[in-house]
Amino acid sequence: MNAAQKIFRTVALRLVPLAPLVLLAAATAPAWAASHAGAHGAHGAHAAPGAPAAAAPAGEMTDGEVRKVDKDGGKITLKHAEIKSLDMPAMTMVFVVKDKAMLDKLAAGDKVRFKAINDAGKFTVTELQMAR
Ligand SMILES: [Cu+2]
Repeated sequence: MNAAQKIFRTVALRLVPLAPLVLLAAATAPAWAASHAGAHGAHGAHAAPGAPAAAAPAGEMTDGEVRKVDKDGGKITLKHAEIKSLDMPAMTMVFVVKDKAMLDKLAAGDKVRFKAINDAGKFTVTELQMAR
């Protein structure tokens, strides 16, 4: 047995008694993490890569400029900035509005901020306000 093998054997023998402790720690950690997340429910949403965290960017307002208002049709043509939640680059396009009353005070040239969703293939403005 050379020196390297001897050292390895010594280290290995010392580690063996520790193995049950390592397993215990591994088994305990998830339980601790779960109870920790439960105790801080509100913060847990940030850590979770699921729906609540993903929904936050969808709530961001997008900058746009009114090009055309169709009150009867409930439609508005907007030149808009990138809409990350819809995976859409900046462009000019027609949106349906959730509520025709949203169009009452709007005219071509107005700068707005809005939220839009993809409602079964129809891009729909759900919120709209004048930009200042
Ligand atoms: Cu668009």
